[in-house]
Amino acid sequence: MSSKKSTLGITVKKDQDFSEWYTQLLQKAELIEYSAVSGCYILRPNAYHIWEKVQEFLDRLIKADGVKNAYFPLLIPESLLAKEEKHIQGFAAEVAWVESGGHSKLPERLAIRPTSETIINDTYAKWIRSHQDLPLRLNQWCNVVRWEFKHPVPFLRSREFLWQEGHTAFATKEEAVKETYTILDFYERVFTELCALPVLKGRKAKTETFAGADYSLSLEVFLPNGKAIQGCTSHHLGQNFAKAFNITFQDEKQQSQYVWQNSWGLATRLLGIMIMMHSDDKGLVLPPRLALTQAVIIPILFDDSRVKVLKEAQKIKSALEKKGISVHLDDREGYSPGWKFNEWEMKGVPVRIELGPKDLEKRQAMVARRDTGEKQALSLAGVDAKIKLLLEQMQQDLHVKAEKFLQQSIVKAENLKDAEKAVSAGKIAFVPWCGTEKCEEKWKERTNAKSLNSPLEQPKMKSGQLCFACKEKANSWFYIGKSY
Ligand code: 87F
Repeated sequence: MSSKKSTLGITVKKDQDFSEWYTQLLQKAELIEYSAVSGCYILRPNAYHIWEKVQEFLDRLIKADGVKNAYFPLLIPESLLAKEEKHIQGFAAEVAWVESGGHSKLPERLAIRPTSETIINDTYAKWIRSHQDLPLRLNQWCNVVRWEFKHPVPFLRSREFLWQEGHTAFATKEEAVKETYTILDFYERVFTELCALPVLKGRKAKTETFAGADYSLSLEVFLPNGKAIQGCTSHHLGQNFAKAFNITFQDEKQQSQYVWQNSWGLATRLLGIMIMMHSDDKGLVLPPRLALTQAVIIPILFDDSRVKVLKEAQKIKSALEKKGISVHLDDREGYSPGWKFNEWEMKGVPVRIELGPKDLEKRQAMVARRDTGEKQALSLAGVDAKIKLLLEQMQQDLHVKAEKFLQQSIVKAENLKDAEKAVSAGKIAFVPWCGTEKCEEKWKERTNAKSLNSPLEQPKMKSGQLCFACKEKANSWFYIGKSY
């Protein structure tokens, strides 16, 4: 057995050294490889497959809603990036530049796209003439670079990452506003239905709103290390970019009008969130819908029964495949069954099917679930349908478990002391807040927390409800917590 191949387990526990656990997991499950550039990671096939699943799922939703895919250049001239000054504020330090081509210095620096509002809206100004050209709704799947200086965390905070960015233009504000919520609903489906991740769905506070936007919506996720993280965003840009890039159209009455716009994005950060949420001390745990291999068959081979066992294993494999389940038959020689169990557990294969000569005699197989470790003997008759159900059950159970964790982690707090206590206990505080910047400054310092978002569906606000921190009138209920 080559030492390179050996999948020794993770040497620390998730609840004892979360960050070391995550680092080892990513490498041992063959998700990530480090590159020569700090903050830039290689996505190995096990990870890239998950991203492809996300792409497939979201792409279908947005296309059915009328969005089309396109591709805009990676390099953005400095003059273009600077055109909508406000949006770049606070981000300028994170832009990476190309300054020369070969041996000659370029006359104008080119930004490596950190986001594509500028180059896309510069183009929209050429394309949009009349109300007949609207709505214009394009999306691109691409990479972006943001030169982060905080210490990088694979998937969560990397200098280059993959994402989709949607950029849309409408004749009316109402249509644009409606779309921000539609897209947020699509994102919610990606998180919950595909990745088994419960989310906090809401509107960002003023201070956390994208500088180029009138408002920003987000999904926030609470991770098992007690930190929240923004999962994705959907921004209403109002007419900010329309004015900066002069994107106008002739309405039905031949009046010139500025368009109303949105932008929305979801990145490979989602993979990090999903991995952190579900995985355990034995390695990766994957929701079955994301798994490259959904079931692995491990035959227990002895010389005198090898042929029979392998033949039955093949039969099970074909039956499962007919049900649309992706199956791998691990018939490698030279590895013990136990070694193979550990390897597939590390890689997060949702279901393991063990088949030995004794099982054959009883016309059964031993089936183990990756998430709970539960083992059961399943009769070979109808094993395909039962495994299909098991996979669906596991997909649901992972979501339920994560949802329970989220609900247990939210503490209602109506004063600063209680909020502080909740946050330092590693929880999210749910607070009635006035929403002002001045007030936020104060409680931020006291609690070390940030505002996450304000749920779209608000619980009833008591009349005269006061802000948890400054005791002025509260504006809405907000989630606050430690976050990335
Ligand atoms: C970093 C450097 C330059 C974030 C940046 O959220 C500019 C930016 O504009 C920047 N980091 N942003 C905000 C991105 C807004 C928006 N773009 C489309 C999204 C989703 C996708």
